[in-house]
Amino acid sequence: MTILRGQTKFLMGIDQVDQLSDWLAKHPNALGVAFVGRSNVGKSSIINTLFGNSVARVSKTPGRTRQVNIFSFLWQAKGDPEPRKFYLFDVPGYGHAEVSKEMAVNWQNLLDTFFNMISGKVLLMSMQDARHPLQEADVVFQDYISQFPLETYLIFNKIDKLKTQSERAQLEKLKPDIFKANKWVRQIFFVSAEKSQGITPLTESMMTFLLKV
Ligand SMILES: Nc1nc2c(ncn2[C@@H]2O[C@H](COP(=O)(O)OP(=O)(O)OP(=O)(O)O)[C@@H](O)[C@H]2O)c(=O)[nH]1
Ligand SMILES: [Mg+2]
Repeated sequence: MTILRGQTKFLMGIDQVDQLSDWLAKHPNALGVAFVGRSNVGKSSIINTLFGNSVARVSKTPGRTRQVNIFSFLWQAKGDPEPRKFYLFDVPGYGHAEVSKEMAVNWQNLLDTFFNMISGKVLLMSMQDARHPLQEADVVFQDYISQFPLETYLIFNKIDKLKTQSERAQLEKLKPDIFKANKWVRQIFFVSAEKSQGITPLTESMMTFLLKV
């Protein structure tokens, strides 16, 4: 099973609710994956690592991705005569304080529209910072998202920043409680987008999942 990394395409960035609902209505078969998480957690970075270099823009300043960025990607399973097409959504990050009220309302509306229309068709890749798990903003977001029937993988990124074995062990210990508290979380991964650690199991699991939707 391979993602054809050179074939990932940026289709468009949408920051208007009407435009987003139009796009989603016109693409009822848009199966794929959506990346969510706190601003600066590494959503765009992991998209680049998984789907091809520099397809998504990595921010130097947190909160840069203020729109839903839509990509398509191709993937070929063994024995498939043709590659299959899936969609990829880079969803604007939460937990960024420095936005106007108007922008925050627009962001919430974008998210409501997105999750209402996409549930059942995307695998949600919910990301957290491995150094700071279960921040308040993460818990609030998980609560919000639990109203939608969204199969979720929880991804702890930046594990390259965890220097000691005990830091890693602590993270590992959170797993049972996370599964208990979040009914939609199916699997938990520990990765580094920057150092490409833990990427193979994540890719394989993701593709196996997509085969079944
Ligand atoms: N050490 C380390 N740094 C990372 C890793 N992944 C991302 N970063 C850095 O974290 C910063 C934010 O990365 P982005 O990928 O832009 O994060 P984002 O979640 O897309 O951010 P927004 O679009 O602003 O919501 C960048 O400086 C990245 O280089 C990682 O695995 N390890
Ligand atoms: Mg981003």
